[in-house]
Amino acid sequence: MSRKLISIASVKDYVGQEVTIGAWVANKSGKGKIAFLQLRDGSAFFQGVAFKPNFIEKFGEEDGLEKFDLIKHLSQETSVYVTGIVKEDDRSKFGYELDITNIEVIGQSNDYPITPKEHGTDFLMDNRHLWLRSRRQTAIMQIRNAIIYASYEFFDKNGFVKFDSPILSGNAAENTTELFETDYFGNPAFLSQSGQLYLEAGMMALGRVFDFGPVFRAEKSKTRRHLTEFWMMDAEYPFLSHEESLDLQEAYVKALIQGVLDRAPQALELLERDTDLLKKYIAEPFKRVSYDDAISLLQEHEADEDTDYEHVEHGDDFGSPHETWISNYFGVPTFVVNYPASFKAFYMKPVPGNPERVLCADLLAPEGYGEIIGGSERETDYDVLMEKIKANGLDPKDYEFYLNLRQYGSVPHCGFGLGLERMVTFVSGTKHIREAIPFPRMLHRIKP
Ligand code: AMO
Repeated sequence: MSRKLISIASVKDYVGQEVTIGAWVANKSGKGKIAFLQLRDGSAFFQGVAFKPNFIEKFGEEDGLEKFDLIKHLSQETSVYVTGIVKEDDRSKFGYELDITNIEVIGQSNDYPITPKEHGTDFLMDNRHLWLRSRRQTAIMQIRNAIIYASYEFFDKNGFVKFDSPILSGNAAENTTELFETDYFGNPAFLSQSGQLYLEAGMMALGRVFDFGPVFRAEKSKTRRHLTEFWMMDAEYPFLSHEESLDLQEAYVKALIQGVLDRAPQALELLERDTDLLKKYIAEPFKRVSYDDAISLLQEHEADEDTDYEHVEHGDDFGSPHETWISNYFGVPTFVVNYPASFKAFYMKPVPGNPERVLCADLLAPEGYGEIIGGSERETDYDVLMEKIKANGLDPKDYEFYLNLRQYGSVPHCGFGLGLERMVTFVSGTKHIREAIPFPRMLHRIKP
């Protein structure tokens, strides 16, 4: 039988008409002559209502009762073709419901393990393949999708070319301690930590370039901000100064937030995200503070009653309590610039006149979401870069192509990488990064 299917998200275009939707039964309720089905099809959730007398009138006493009975006994996650008339419904947040006129079961579902009661996180993580169907998880995935689309749109509008970096690599992009090593026909190869070094080659060919792909960090951190596999949006561009690079990053993050407000308003509503705050982050300029000023501020405020971070000295790295405090102090996304060279990557250019500090910036999201972007101006001088590679205990042989780029028309250039899942947690208001990616890989989690 051929049937014209519509999605739940598009029912607003069919008010008063009879439509058919392919969906899953998320939940059901009702009693006596009436049955309510919570239907979901990925695009949205909404309610279908079946009224017994209507079924008897349409199908006759026997068939009508049988159909109605079938609806009343549908179990959670049964897949169905449901036909009905679309009605406006002011009482529900969604605004529409379906007056069910017919139903056909596609696939049975018995004893679905995730019921409307509370389940523990471990149980939900073991059932991630099913947990993804819940309202909250679909909303987060819709926000993730909106960020990805907004990102492509921003880069396209701003003259960037997508340039795909390899996933298997012969060298470390960020550091040598967090590498996943694999055997490449008898030689070691590593899963990419960042596409940056290859992107710099792309930049010398195509100008503004970006990539977007999975990256891997063998980080033994068990925090709510760390994954071992995450998706990074990385961009590289010639001829911009460090300051101009921050302007670009700020415009990018604002475009991503706006993209979610435009494309996934219902998901934000379901997650009860404070959209006034998101709008404020778009309307107000991001803050910029130097690493040294940030340390001084932290020292000044460490005795305050409401602070709970450890004392830090100039030269120390921040922990997440410090990052949280700084971004909360300013109340908007905050760039911390010019960190000590000692704990930043080898490719960053020193601050003119101050070789102890480098021209880099981490963008810290407010409300405790932490760092969402790391970026820097890159070293362009062959000899200086060679020295930095050696000083970092790296083998120049592994960086031949990268050094070689500095021998043929080296130009000032900057770039940054945004962690997609960090951005998803921030925009969606999700506290733990495990919910920001379909199948999270973490220290103790590789399945499902
Ligand atoms: P960095 O190492 O700062 O920079 O990473 C960039 C961004 O990636 C995210 N991120 C993570 N997200 C989840 N889990 C992790 N374990 C994790 N580690 C990092 C953060 C971070 O801001 N090559 C540079 C980028 C560049 O300069 O182009 C780099 O990789 O959001």
